[in-house]
Amino acid sequence: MNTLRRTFVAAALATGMLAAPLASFAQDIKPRLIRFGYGLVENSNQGRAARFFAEQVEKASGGKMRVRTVGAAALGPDTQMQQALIGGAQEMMVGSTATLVGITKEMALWDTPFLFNNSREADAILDGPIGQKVMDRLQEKGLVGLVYWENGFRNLTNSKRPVQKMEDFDGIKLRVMQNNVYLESFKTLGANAVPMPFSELFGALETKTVDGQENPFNTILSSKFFEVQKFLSVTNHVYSPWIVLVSKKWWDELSRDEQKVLLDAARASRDFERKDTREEAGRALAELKAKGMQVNELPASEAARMRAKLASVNAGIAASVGQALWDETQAALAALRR
Ligand code: TK8
Repeated sequence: MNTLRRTFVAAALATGMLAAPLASFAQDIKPRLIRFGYGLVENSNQGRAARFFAEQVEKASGGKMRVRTVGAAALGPDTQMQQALIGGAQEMMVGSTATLVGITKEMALWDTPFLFNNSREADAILDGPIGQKVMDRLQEKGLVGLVYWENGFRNLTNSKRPVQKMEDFDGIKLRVMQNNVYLESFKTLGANAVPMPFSELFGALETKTVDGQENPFNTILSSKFFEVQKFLSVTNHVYSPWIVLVSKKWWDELSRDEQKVLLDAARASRDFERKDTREEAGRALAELKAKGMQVNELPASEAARMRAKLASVNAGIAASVGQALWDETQAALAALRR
């Protein structure tokens, strides 16, 4: 409280003003505190973008809205934070769309193997009407989606052997994100797929509870998986985004101006995050090699074989997200590719 306000409060008390108006005045001057949770460490593309978002919000609101970023799943893994947002115990988070599938089944669309060929296609679909439609389905579940951030194309690491062909998955215990598309996809390839929250992953790799995992180069680097994983196979098997979420319960209490501050800052953070992530991905692979990871590219024939095999999960995804949404997405992608 600044001196002027303190004087006012003191004067109000001295002149015996009623407690009620005093309380509402105090509420007006207290900045809104926004707890913004995320899963990766602070020194990661996710952490940098969270900080950028916080700065934008503080600047645009003139300090009336404050964002406290909390990384490394210190507020809990994705699924726990989602529940905290729904209940109104936490205001914001960023996390994988993959962990939202249990809440909003349409999110499984983004887990479709090889859905996007490149980031241009991902941006166009995610930022377009289809991305918005999927995001809007969250509202009836108590969540407001603001923007998608890039997590990136995912690649495979493990401690057993280079994966050069499908048969190399045999006997590999692979941690997957917690949803059925991932489970089915990697079972289909022959791996022993184990769903597990990201926050438990490093420990599980270290103790060999699991042999491998899959994530973009950026995360393999920032989460130091190179310390516990020898082999990196470049598969680019799926582009699964992150999504910035707000508690709907809390969002509905905000003024239009406050909502606009958050949405504008989220859009700015999206542009910042994608640029930063793409720049980092370019150097992360070289860094992982320098840290001693043995990297292999899949021969084109094997990549095609895996792709064909994984297409068998598509029917299941179409059925769970709805055939109409599936067809609309395929048509939009075909138009982008013309
Ligand atoms: C971070 C996760 C992570 C994701 C995963 O909380 O779980 O593998 O790729 O980025 O959301």
